[in-house]
Amino acid sequence: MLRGRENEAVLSADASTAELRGDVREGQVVAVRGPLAVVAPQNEDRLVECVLRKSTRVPHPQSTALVVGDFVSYLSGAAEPYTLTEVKPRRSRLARTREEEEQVTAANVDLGVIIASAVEPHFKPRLVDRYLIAAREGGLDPVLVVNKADLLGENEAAELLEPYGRLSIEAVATSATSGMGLERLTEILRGKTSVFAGQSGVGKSSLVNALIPDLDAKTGEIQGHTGKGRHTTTASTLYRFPFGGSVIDTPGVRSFAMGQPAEESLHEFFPEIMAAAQNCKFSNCSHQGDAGCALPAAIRSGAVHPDRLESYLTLVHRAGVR
Ligand SMILES: Nc1nc2c(ncn2[C@@H]2O[C@H](COP(=O)(O)OP(=O)(O)O)[C@@H](O)[C@H]2O)c(=O)[nH]1
Ligand SMILES: [Mg+2]
Ligand SMILES: [Zn+2]
Repeated sequence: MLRGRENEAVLSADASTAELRGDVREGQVVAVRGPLAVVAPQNEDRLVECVLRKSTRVPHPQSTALVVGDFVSYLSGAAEPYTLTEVKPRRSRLARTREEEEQVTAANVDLGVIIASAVEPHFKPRLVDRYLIAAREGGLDPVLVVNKADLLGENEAAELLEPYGRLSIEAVATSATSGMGLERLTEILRGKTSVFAGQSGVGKSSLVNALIPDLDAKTGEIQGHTGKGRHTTTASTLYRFPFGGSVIDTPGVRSFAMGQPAEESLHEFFPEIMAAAQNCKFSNCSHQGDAGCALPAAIRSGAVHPDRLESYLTLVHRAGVR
């Protein structure tokens, strides 16, 4: 791999004596607290604490320096925290943009699993679409999970998933409580690195707990017997699945700002809207009450769901794509 060779070249060019002595170890970040990282060393069954320093080589100046899922090198010495010597280039990432800077949630993941719920909290199609597109554009395969299916009527979950069934992504209804859909979800996740993303309260941590026996990831449950308040995920954490693969559980976000989605993303994630728009009278139709717009008819016929059109228009309008 060319990239690995380039890193080696950099390492030997300005390596400290300790690095030359061979005390440099490799590992993956499983949790981050400020400049401190909990790292799982390669081929070792333990965790070590490391610290990001000014001297740490970071190959992505425009992004969050250190996130869960990052592969790192560190200088193992007498006492922790060990110094991070290098954060490796990321092969993929889930990120949102804030001005020019990328805020990265998780790195080096295969699947961007967007968790939503139908009720408690309500399904938010615009947030879901943003996450799906951000996942794809960060190099992940998006997956949609609608959790809390136990709170829904028989056809409600299917109806919710219907527009997404037309996309080239996996979409599954689950219940962390009843176990519904968990076998199918396990098959999707097996052997891959995933990130669970989505708004707070949809059941991300509950699903992680349901998939990993004996794990006690913090959930929003009121701790009745201890009388303590709500425990929620406040930082991203990486867990290994007993069936192979791993998951990064993330705290919920209220909003998810995005840069301009690529034209291909709009075609991939809004195929029914792009198809209906073929029948608009003008090719530059904005689908916002223009003369000869085909979208109102497509909505009346059921080919396009109004929430999907609203989501599309928000993305396109904010991003300035026409
Ligand atoms: N009925 C029902 N409740 C669930 C389900 N999954 C999670 N919950 C509840 O939803 C609340 C939030 O769950 P949590 O896992 O903390 O959500 P997170 O913020 O996405 O990690 C908790 O009270 C859970 O017990 C589910 O499948 N069905
Ligand atoms: Mg959580
Ligand atoms: Zn139109």
